[in-house]
Amino acid sequence: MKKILITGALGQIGSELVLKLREEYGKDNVIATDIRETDSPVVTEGIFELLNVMDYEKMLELAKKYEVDTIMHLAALLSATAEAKPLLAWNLNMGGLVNALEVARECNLQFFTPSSIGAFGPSTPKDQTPQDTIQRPTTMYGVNKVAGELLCDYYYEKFGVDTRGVRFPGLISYVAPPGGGTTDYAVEIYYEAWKNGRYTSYIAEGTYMDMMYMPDALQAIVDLMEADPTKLKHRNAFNVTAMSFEPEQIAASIKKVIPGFEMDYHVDPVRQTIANSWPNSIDATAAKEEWGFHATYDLDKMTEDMLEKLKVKLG
Ligand code: AKB
Repeated sequence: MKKILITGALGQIGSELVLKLREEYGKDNVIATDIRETDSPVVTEGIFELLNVMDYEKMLELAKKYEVDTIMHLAALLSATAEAKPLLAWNLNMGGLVNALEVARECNLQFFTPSSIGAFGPSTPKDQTPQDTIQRPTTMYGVNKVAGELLCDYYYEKFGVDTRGVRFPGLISYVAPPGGGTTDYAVEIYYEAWKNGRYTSYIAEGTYMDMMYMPDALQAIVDLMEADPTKLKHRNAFNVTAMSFEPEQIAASIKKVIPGFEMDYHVDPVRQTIANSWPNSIDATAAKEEWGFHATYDLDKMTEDMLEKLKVKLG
């Protein structure tokens, strides 16, 4: 991985991944792309190109122009938006993925795309969900993620494309908001705690979901892409995890830093139904054994860092 084209670079993961990769591999070796332009450092402090992932020709042209050896395909609609606009989600999530895979095949590129805990469903074992298990999701996002995992396996088996991926849990960060996900409450709560000292959770008490702090997620991507391919048995769908909590527990963690913080509930039935269909916790043994995955942030360590960083960001 020396020269990398990234789609969806202004999204929650891309906004930080681009900066990390520019640091690791050099500014001229990371080509960030997105469908829109902003004043983010992703756009202003390195190579940036406008790209709609539905435009295969433009994606191919950019891969050739910059002579990249890796593509990281991040552009996708998250679970709640996909549930509101299922046909758009199918077209964008699957169409964008197949375009990126085709570019990887045509130009012989290493390939990364994230799957998600959304690839599991209500019939999946809920606790310590195994790496290889039942995957019958009941959401459009989940259908896209399972199909995506299989498609990436297919491109590896059939065409020899070096495809790799992880099943991310909810990702928490202070840089860019996620937008349209079910786990977004665990980001919003920190912003509201800092700004207003209170938060109304749309996820019900007692609902456990897996989560990870962004620095661990970014490191996982780099480590997986750098891993020895001969060691990888589960190329495209490694379970990874750092913590699992319910809303009361994240609120209790915030109270240790902001003692007056208060939380109440106004449950959103759509996102609650999605959350109910996802695991409580995940088993990441395969990722640990096959490429040395490890997470460094637990809930309290993440809370301290989030609130510290938001203090600087929000003033
Ligand atoms: C979402 O909530 O949709 C995402 C995910 C877990 O994939 N954060």
